[in-house]
Amino acid sequence: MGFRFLLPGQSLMMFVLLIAVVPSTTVAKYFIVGDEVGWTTNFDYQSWTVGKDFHVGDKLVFRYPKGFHNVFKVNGTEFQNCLVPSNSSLRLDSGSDIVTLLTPGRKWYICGVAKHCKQQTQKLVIQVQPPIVIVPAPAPAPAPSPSSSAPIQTVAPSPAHGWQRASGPSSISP
Ligand SMILES: [Cu+2]
Repeated sequence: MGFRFLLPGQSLMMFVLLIAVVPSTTVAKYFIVGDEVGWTTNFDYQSWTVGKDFHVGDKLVFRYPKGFHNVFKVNGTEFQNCLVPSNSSLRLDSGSDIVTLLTPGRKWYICGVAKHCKQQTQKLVIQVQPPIVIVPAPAPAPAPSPSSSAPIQTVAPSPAHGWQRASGPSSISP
């Protein structure tokens, strides 16, 4: 009476809720490049970036029919000239490529198929901002509280140093 057993779906929900409740210091966002249009030709990706803030930790998702396009992360010169890197190990081509933004700064991406970059605007440049850090609610100024810390015998600071050596061994003798 009153007891309910968790069905698998419910326990999954509990799990998801638990994850949502765990405090985190950053908030990562997923950006579907081109939104519902995805990663394709003849789309204005520079307009797509307008009004979006990209931060370290966010993820770009390039979606396209596998085999029709790919994604190369390139540098500014390669971007400008649509130069496809010869190292094919740099190519993403799963059709649902997730790129995590790891560092702040300018990031460039092009499609390496045919002339999609050069003639059909399949190129994207974004500016990545430093990560968003959620700062916990500011605590009152940390005044030494007699009740908070471990009981440490206070010893008068040595006048030679002006500071107090921490109790316990600070180094290990051989
Ligand atoms: Cu393409």
